Amino acid sequence: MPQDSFARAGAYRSHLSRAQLGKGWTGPLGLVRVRDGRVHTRRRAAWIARTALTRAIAGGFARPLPNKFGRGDMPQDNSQLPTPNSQLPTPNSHSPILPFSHSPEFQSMLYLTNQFSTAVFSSLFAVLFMTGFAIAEEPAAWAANPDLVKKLSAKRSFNYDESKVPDYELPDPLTMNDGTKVSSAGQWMTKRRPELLEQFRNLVYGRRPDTAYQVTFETTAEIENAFEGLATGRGMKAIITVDQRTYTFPFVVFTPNHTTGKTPAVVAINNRYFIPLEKAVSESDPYWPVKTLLQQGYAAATFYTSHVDPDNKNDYADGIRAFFANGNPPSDDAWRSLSAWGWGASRVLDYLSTLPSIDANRVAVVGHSRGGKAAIWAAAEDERFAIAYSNNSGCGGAALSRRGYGETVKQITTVFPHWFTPQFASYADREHELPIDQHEAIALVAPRAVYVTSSDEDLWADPRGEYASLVAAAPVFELLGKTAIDEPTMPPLDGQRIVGQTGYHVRSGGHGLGQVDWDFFVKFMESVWR
Ligand code: GTR
Repeated sequence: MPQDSFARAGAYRSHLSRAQLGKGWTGPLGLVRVRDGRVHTRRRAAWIARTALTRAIAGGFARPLPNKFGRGDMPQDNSQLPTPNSQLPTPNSHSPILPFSHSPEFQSMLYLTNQFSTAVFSSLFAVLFMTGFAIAEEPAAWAANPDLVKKLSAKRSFNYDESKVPDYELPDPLTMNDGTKVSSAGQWMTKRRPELLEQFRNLVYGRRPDTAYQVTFETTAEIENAFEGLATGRGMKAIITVDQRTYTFPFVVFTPNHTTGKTPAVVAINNRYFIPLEKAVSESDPYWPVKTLLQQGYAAATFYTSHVDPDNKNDYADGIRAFFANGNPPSDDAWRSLSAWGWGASRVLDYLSTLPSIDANRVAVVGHSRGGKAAIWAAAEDERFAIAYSNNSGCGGAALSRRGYGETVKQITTVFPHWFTPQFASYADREHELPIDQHEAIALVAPRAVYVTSSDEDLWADPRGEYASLVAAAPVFELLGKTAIDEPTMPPLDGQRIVGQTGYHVRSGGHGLGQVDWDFFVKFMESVWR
């Protein structure tokens, strides 16, 4: 009796789920029992399922076949083949002349043609299926949009063309300056890491002062039941005292009201503007989505970079660097603004550490762009930060200087001389001679966690160079007994990659920090701290 093709497809699915998808009974020698009770090798069962499914799709749904085939069995010999013509009217035995279309020859031809087309369609569908699965499983790795490359290249005399990136060899973070290989975690922590840290101070960000100081905190405003009682918000003032002199800068902190246990926190270095307490409550801000963070169980704090050290090459005198130097100009190796902003984040962490409700072992430092450069360095200098999140940070941040893609050392040190030491500027057009590169700044955060992001249209920040830098730091995480992204191929656009202590995404759109980035970052924090 012909079997309904949908019922037959069900039988195939049963084979699929039990045999191919491996959910069925599996016995010794890899044997599986499928729904009809037969026992096959797993391979044969999967073959049956695949063949049956493609047949069902290719033609079976439209054309009922005899019962034997309906169960998805394979014919063992010709006697099991369906009778050709079984659904056509029986030829009239009284009629001596049959029309050709009713002749057994024609019917055999028809049957064979049917079988042939089923086989062809089956194979075609199988190929399409496989390709479809392959595409679904492995979307294309991110690559710069060629139209954008063309457009930017025409507009500015910087390199946006991947084929023009010079050949380069990265310095090995696990080789000491005297050539000794670093082979143990102890050697990294006590010898190589301090050596590298010193090099970055000398060559890139400058050395922080060793002048003794006190830091105290003053609450300037408070909202006890912010966001319908979700949190308490405080306007704060950090007061830095050296001798009798003081320097102050404001920051804002929200701590959740109803939590059991200690709360992890996020310190955002805001290089765009200051978000005062009232404004943080009344307006949502993509650079600091405080309400969402609180809802997700994080305390949140922020300060404005220019309040710590003005982001202006002509305004050294008003910042914390001049304060510590007592008005004297900075020496060549003295800290520059990026380091000063990272230092500001550490003072906010000092305050968070005084709060019993905060888990000081789970505090992330977050920054976008120039703030993202500062965030990496903040975590390199201050090992209390458990995670550094560097968003679209580019040159002098996550991106490798040697690639010379987008913003260059020459460009950044010319336009923003107050961010870096003059030594860094001296490597303009000779980045390949730098004894360090930015992957080693990331490595300085290991074994703690680092999250790096890029934006599809932000070629100025060199997404590929940001990703490559993160990957090149992986050996250090691994030496320290952690895992990290070591896959050289970039993830697809808008796909997140997390491996152990490092994470990355490249988002659609341009330079910026938005809810999408924060959502990905929260996933990363959950993954690191789960
Ligand atoms: C750009 C600068 C970048 C990046 C950015 C930002 O002008 O060239 O390095 O820091 O500013 O901070 O938004």
